[in-house]
Amino acid sequence: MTVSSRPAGNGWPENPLATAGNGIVHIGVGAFHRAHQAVYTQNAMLAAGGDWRIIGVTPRSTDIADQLNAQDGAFCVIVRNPAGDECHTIHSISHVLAAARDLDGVLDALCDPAIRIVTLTVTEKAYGIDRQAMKVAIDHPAIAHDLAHPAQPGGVIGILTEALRRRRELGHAPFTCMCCDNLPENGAVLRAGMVDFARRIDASLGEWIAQNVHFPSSMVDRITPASTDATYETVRAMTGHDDACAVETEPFSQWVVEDDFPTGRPAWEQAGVLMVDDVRPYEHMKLRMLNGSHSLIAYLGQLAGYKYVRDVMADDACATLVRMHMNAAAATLSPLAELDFADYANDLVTRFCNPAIAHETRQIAMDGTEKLPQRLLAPALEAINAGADISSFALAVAMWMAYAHKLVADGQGDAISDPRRDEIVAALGGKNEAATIYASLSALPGLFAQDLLDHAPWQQAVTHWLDVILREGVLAAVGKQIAR
Ligand code: CS2
Repeated sequence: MTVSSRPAGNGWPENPLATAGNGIVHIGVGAFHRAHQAVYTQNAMLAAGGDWRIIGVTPRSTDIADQLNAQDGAFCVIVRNPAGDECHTIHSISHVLAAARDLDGVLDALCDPAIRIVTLTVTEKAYGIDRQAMKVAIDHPAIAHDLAHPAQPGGVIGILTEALRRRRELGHAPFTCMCCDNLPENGAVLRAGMVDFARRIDASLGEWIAQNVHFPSSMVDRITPASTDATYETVRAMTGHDDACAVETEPFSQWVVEDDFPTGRPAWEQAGVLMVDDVRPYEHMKLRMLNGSHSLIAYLGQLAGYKYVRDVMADDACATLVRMHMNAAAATLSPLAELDFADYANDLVTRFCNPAIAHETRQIAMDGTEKLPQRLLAPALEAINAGADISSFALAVAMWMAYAHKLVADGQGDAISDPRRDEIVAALGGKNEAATIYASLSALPGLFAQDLLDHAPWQQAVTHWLDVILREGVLAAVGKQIAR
């Protein structure tokens, strides 16, 4: 079921969900949440009812909370079709709380027994979980703060743990926690971080969470560029009203969810969500074929001067390289009857080429140290173990290294948007040879798996590509790879 478009000239439409109660708290009310889970939950409620409206929580910013509240939580989703735009008004968010100024309000909302699910889109770096150790990273600023002040938490793990502690004390059943960030086995990762964090505060609380709280995994997908003036102008032209919270996105949307909600859930399956027993095959496919190619496109685009993903795809040699990368990523996946990787790759190419989507390579290039492990390094290691070709993964990683090196060499290290920027900038200082750049970045603690570092052909391949990029430029590297 879809929501009807608003013809030009009309004001905000009636809220069809006005009488429904709240059932979900969502942390991280950014553009992606608004274009994805908020839409599915609205469609599920329109199809099947239920008290599942969403209370939004912003962990740090207050602006989007103020703007959404000024619009009673409503906002427009512009769907950028090559054939023209559609505009949908979404009412599934009831209101938004800003944790930075209203922690009590956030904890009260989380302790309301009506809230049965907490979902999260806070980006990979916000959790503070060491994904190799499957424990909290105690030097992560939010984790360090919240371990010292567990009753006054500021980070997501700390806030959820304090809320669960209070619910246990109040005798309320816990909520179900669902991570919707692009992490492999994101439910298991969140569970491990929560249990470890809680145990450090109170062993019995850690045990209670381990025994009672469910953490379904989910794979989310919808390309959602940051909103720009063009987004707001489109809404004005299509609806006749302003919308400070409008988002724009592509027609494609996918949500695959592990069906593990003992506390109940919206009828998401009636809104097109695929409810499954095991999300992992979908996650691997998406992280490696879509996100891995996206990271390659991002660093390639940044080095070649291509502003948008579609610009990279409009360069035939680059588009060929992207296809080759998708094939290399697909070769690392376990076959599954329901999934056709060739069809998936074809659809990805169409999505990346969408002329109506202006997705900046700069945006995707952010947070490389958080993204590379699951997108490029894990499949590279599996390719090595399977005796498969690693050159595409090595080239993509060399592009990341060359991108960081270029910014540092140009005195623009500050433009590297990454939680480990200071370490990257320090590692690259004065390094201009492929071998030394490779050595210094691959020595960043915990980033590259030891088995990968120990594999001499990997080191040779990355260093080779880095050398080609430094000497001849990134497009020469693309040309050599597609000619191999
Ligand atoms: C992108 C993703 O910014 C990025 O790193 O790769 O946000 C991507 O657009 C989404 O995962 C698509 O679902």
